[in-house]
Amino acid sequence: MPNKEIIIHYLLRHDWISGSELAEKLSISRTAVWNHISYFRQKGYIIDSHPKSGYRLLNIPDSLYPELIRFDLNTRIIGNKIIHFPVTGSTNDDLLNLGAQGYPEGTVVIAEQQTKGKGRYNRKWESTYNKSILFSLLLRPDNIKLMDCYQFTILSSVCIVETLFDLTESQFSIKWPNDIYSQGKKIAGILTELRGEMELINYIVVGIGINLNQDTTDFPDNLPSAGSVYLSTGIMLDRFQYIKCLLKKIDHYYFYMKNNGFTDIFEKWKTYCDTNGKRVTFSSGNISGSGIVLDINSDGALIIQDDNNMKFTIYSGDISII
Ligand code: BT5
Repeated sequence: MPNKEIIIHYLLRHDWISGSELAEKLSISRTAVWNHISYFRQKGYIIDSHPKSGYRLLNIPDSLYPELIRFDLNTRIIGNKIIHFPVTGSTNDDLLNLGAQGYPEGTVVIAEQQTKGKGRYNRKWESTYNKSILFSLLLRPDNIKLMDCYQFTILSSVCIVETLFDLTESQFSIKWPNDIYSQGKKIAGILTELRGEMELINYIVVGIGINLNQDTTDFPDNLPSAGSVYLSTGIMLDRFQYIKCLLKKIDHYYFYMKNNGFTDIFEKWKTYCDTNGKRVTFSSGNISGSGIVLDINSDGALIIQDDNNMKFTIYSGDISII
């Protein structure tokens, strides 16, 4: 762990801590400690200092800084390396590049805002500074087949819904294939991208955008379908608490899947997914129509019976519940 991170973790754990104690613990000079403290003050940390008592952390900035997220995170892989940008184009694009440079599995890129946030099929993902959770996660699973990569979207949506329930006691539902909804509004979306050759997957980037604390005025006028956790529950979640819970949950289910397979996670997903039995309009490539969702098969594909009694199996695309 870098010295800077160790210092902030000491300050988070203690009330006052003397400069000499910190210097001794890290085997650095008191001047070096002071330099680290100045660095944190510049980042927005409010740190009190006293000639006799040393340093005391009074307040942390409202930015999802890696050293704060990693405090007591205790995951096995997810978040072992965290990179934070106040503003970036797209955390998925950043991590796709870092993946090509050999960054390790579990690396997370977080932003407070994106200027080119991506949805599926080149759509946009909108964000307001400091209001949401925007991050991407690098996975390098062994021997994964192209057709099984959807499993990471499913795993992530289960984790989002469960952590939201844990912290708000409200139920959120999943709309096939990658949307989290509450009261008819889209609260979160997931974009899973991969890099590899032919059937050989090199790495996977799972991008997650969650609207936590936006008010109605934080969304563009052309996005009436968007909602936030705050708007649907009245609860302003602590973004640190939420992202830490989510990373822990993803870590847990990722190892669960490695050891026990995908079936249990898929069964959970089905209980949260409210698409089964619903009447929908659908589009997938050049197929579109309306009908009833009969089932979701073990590949995560929708089985739809359309209004002309034709059955379709839809692996990717969009539906609207009508
Ligand atoms: C998604 O695509 O829902 C995937 C969104 C993934 C975003 C994350 S943020 C971190 C990471 N970095 C990225 O660049 N992306 C990922 P899709 O199912 O195609 O839905 C996109 C549609 O959702 C848009 O066309 C809008 O209609 C709507 N939308 C855009 N921004 C929204 C928002 N903040 N909240 C709710 N709906 C939104």
